[in-house]
Amino acid sequence: MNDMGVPAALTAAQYKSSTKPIWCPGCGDFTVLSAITKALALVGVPPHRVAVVSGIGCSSRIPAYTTCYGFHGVHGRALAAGTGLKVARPDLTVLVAGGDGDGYSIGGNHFLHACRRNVDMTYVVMDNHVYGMTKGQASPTTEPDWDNKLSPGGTGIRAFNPLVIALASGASFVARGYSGDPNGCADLIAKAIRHPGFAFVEIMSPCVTFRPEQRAWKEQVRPAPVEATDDPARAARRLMTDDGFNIGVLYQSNRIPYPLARTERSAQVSLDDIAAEFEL
Ligand SMILES: Cc1ncc(C[n+]2csc(CCOP(=O)(O)OP(=O)(O)O)c2C)c(N)n1
Ligand code: SF4
Repeated sequence: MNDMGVPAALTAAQYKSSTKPIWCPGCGDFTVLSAITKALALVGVPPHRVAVVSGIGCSSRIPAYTTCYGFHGVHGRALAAGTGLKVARPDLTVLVAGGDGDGYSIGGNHFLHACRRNVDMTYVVMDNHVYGMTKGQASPTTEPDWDNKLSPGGTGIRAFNPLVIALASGASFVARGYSGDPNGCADLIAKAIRHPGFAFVEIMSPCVTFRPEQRAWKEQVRPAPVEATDDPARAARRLMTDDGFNIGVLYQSNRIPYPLARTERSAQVSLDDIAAEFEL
């Protein structure tokens, strides 16, 4: 508070814990962490009103590096934990974060259903097209011809398109960012947090150790040439035909989030009513 009783603005530093990240020097996740803390300060929600939830992976270490409440859970279950938390504690801002392996492989089913449910939370995926923590296996977003020791000649398997899948599954906010543009990422994440519904922010975040060639992304990314649309079919067409390097908010709709979207009758029925139906 200042002398006039006006609360002082929050700063990004207030969201950064004293735990030093153990990521490799140059990892894109450093700037995503900065973008998250900056976005939270921009939105102005204090650390004790925020929960950062993750699974397992280098990127999933994020909760420990913030001063918010954190839950570093099991691999692939971050969205399930985040959904339960947000439904039980709608007063909290829930930000789920992790990698492409955590979110699209083992957690892929939760990703589909989180988009479909449209619970009001933000999901930040640091996509490096590889499993960094376990030393470089191909992930669902790995290019089919990525040749490395563990998949000689490439896997030959078509890459997953997370943004199109999010759209098709019902996410109400879909954006793509690049970790080399921390201010742009902070702006996208702040918009995602303010969006009332499931907001998905896919951030291209290079793994400099297992995918050093991703350093070239900085020459390839560009702002999306068009405004965000609220027409999922149009957004999907754009995403299916772009080269994967357009960054910005690509889709935003005002679909009512769960649980507000429940019908009047379902909102009136209590768990006790349902349990009574099963009494022997
Ligand atoms: C049930 C289970 N299966 C497998 C693992 C091993 N594992 C840990 S992290 C990881 C992949 C992480 O990749 P990603 O989510 O892309 O994160 P990154 O490390 O690249 O940031 C795997 C397979 C595990 N911890 N638990
Ligand atoms: S292995 Fe890759 S993803 Fe993990 S910390 Fe190092 S650069 Fe980052």
